[in-house]
Amino acid sequence: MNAYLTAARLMRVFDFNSAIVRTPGKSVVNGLRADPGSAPVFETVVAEHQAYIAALRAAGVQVSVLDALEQFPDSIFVEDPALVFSQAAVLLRPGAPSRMAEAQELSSTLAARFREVLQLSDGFADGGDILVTPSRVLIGLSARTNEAGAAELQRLLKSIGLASQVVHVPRGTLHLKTDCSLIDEETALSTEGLAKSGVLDGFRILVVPEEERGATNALRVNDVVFIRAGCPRTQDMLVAQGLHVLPLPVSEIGKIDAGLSCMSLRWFDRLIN
Ligand code: CIR
Repeated sequence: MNAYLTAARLMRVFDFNSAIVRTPGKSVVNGLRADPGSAPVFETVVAEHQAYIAALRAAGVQVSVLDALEQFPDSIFVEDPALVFSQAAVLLRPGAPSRMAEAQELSSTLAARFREVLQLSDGFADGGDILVTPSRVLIGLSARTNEAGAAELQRLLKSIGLASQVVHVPRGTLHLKTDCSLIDEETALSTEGLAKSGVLDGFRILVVPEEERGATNALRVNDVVFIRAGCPRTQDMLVAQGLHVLPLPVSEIGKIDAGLSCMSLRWFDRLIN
């Protein structure tokens, strides 16, 4: 077996050596949110974002930091307008009208890093609705991802050798990954509702206590699991599985319905390491 194939076979879906993030603009305080409650404090969003970048770097990831885009309040959440894999990137069509043009803003950045950049040309799909698992890519239908977008995305994924499955996100949940994340290759962290829905059938499921619901959007990066700070029961549950857990503050980012996965695009670049 050649070295390329050896690296490809040993790689796990949460092995990353590269990431893209975007600096929050001052307009981030006007990011979309379902709850009209208080807006986030800009300086604290910046501090949370910096802690996140530091955590990625400490986990062994090279992080490219893009400039802020004031005209797009939610553009810090780079996970939603694109998908990245070792073999290719995909520019998506985010389902919120104010976010649609964010994909174009990532175009040259992705073209400089990926041999192939595919483009969704129909419907809508947000990266927050995409969960990459070892056997298939789950595509969640939500208020942001529709059937046309999911069907077109399935075709694009097939063209780069990836199997996929379309699933339903519970009503009222922003994205598929608002309610679940992959902790290892067989285990998912999930809300009780999503666990019961059958979407994660085939995975071992760890259900997050209802009062720590925000911890469900965890992020496994190499051998570390980032979780939302202030969720001791979830932290204990993951530590009991033998995992190395890193709590990160996201209370301000959480006010605009975001969590840990949405602040980066992550992939394993086979040309480095
Ligand atoms: C939005 O509503 O689009 C942003 N305020 C939050 C996006 C969070 N994205 C994600 O979890 N993938």
